Amino acid sequence: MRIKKFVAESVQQALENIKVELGPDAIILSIQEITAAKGGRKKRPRVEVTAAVDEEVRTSVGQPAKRTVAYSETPASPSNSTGENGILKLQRELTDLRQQLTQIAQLKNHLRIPTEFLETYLTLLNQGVNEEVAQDFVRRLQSQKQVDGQPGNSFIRRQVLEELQQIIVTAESPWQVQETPYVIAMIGPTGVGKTTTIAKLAAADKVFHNRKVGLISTDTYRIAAVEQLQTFANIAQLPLKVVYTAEEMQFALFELREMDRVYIDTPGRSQRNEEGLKELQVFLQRAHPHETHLVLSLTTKEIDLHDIVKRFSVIPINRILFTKLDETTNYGTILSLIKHFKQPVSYLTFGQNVPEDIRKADTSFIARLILGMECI
Ligand SMILES: Nc1nc2c(ncn2[C@@H]2O[C@H](COP(=O)(O)OP(=O)(O)OP(=O)(O)O)[C@@H](O)[C@H]2O)c(=O)[nH]1
Ligand SMILES: [Mg+2]
Repeated sequence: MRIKKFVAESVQQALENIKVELGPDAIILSIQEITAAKGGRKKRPRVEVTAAVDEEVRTSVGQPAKRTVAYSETPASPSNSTGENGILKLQRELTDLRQQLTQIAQLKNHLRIPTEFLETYLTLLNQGVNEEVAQDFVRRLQSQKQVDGQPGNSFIRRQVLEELQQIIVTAESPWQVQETPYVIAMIGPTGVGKTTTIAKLAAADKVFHNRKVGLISTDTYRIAAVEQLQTFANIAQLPLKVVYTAEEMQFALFELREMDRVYIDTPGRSQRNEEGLKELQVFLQRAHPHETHLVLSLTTKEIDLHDIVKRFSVIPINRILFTKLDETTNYGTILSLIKHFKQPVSYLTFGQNVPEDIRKADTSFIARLILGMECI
């Protein structure tokens, strides 16, 4: 095993140097930005990339194996390696080396990422895409490479965006519908922003698109919940029906039959509350919505989001809507969820302002968000 540090002006440059010197099988142990100031003058930012290569691999592809372990570009001077300080320094270096070897052993198992895709891989991880999804994604890129030959940087960037856009599926509500009212229900865990999102969409429908909009609340468990929607309905001058039992649902829809769109607000449910989910299912069966959006806050842990989608899927959802993007940068979770559950994304929300803080999901924007090329 040979370990070496490479200093360059960009990660890409360092990766190219690593490829030339250590070969394509090199693995990256760490990337650090150096912003050292010398003699009062600020130097240009540079990066230090530590890479390693298995000497056996290099020998097997016909390159000369080196016996030395090049831990650092600057070898310890002989005067430093004697005396108490020298011993301490050596001990520290040995500890470092041991830690790095442990890391290599761990990384070797799963980080077989060719250097040209490493930046993409690290970006995805940094944006919250889980390792499995990021590796799978890089594998897709690699198979593309075999078709097209050795890719350059601009090819990779374009390819990454295109591949991401193929995975990300979005769904819009139809602009015009034959059958009215067009019914849209929001379901999801507690406090994720269902009611606020309905207020945003309903206000935009009325103010910007001149649609006739009605509201139905089934959230009769908390007085405050009905009040919240009632206050909004009063301000926006929209009809609101409160439905206490599943039987009343059809009547409420009948009363709102002149509307273009009807939004159904539902009580927040824990995904582990099976009874609660069943009850929700019964209400929605009566409403038979054209769209059922599962509303998820992106501030929720990814493992919990997977559990939520899985358990809420007893209800026939056909959209996922992500909220609270302003409270996190963990956008990569969107990719993991779409890839796993194959549900289209409808909207992204990013604040409490009604109706401003919402946008239709679009594949290009989400792909760029995941790659850190857009921000909220
Ligand atoms: N930062 C941020 N806050 C949001 C967003 N959407 C909603 N909120 C806030 O989140 C809180 C809960 O929003 P609600 O709309 O009441 O959530 P809910 O899902 O209807 O909640 P329950 O009906 O209790 O299950 C409120 O303070 C909202 O203002 C968003 O996109 N970003
Ligand atoms: Mg609510």
